[in-house]
Amino acid sequence: MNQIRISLEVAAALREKRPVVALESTITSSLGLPAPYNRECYDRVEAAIRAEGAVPAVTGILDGSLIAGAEPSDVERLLTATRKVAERDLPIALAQGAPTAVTTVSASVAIAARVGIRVFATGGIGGVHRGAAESFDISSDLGAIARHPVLVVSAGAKAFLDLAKTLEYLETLSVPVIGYETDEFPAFWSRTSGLKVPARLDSPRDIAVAAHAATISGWVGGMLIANPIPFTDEIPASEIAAAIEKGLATAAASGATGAAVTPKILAAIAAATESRSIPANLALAESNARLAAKIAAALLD
Ligand code: PSU
Ligand code: MN
Repeated sequence: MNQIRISLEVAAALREKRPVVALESTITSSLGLPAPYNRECYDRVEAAIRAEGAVPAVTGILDGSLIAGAEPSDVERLLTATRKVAERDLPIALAQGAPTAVTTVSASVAIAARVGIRVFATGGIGGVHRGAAESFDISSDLGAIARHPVLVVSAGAKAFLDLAKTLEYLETLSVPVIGYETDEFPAFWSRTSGLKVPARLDSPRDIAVAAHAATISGWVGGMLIANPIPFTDEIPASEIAAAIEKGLATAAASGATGAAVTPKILAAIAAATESRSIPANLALAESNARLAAKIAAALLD
């Protein structure tokens, strides 16, 4: 039977109105990070959320069910799953009784909303791809953030995307975009992009106030909280630029289309930086998880 499975721990936290942070599972699969870094990412993100007194709720599909929160025996299966599922793929994967699948930001935000989790953390969201004027490749993450009442904490969007067009598209969708302690939209590995964020807030409390104000205003979707990578972990934009160009060229030459594009680019950039992009990726994911946990707590105050 197709269903939604909420882990015991997450169900208890929701019932008792304790803070919960939803997570995606694509980033911690081989489609997001090579082993063993995918597990390190998972462990560090979970630990950061718990250290703030919140409960992590990884999302995915197991045995034909949506899951929110993994039982200990589920974790390995999610780390090794190879089917990437976006929001529009959820009904099909359930109908097929998919044994395992990992969820992208769009699918994870949909699941979070479904079970009443209000805050979600990831590394970087998908966005408008470079060359989108020709390819029309715009991640469904953006539409999902607009439609589901979930606060999404990310280090901006991956710098291989067209960040200016990503911000334009978020404006078109009416998604509030908030820079956390920054005036600039962060570029994942780098703190700066040269692009201004529409608004800046400097505390989890202020973000909780803004979320409440969004509800008062009648906004039924989510908000994007852009949290720059910590200073000490940053790779300057100038250093990563060449690796991005190389990664994009490798991905284009591979002929990948659709959902296969982003994993191909991620792997090619990791290769082009001789894996130097990876520690930065882990650090920003952990930092986003910590901020998300603080926001989840502030929402309940
Ligand atoms: N950015 C990362 N790692 C990832 C992704 C994005 O640094 O693994 C994944 C996320 O799951 C995101 C998805 O939701 O890629 C976007 O894929 P697409 O571009 O196909 O929409
Ligand atoms: Mn796409």
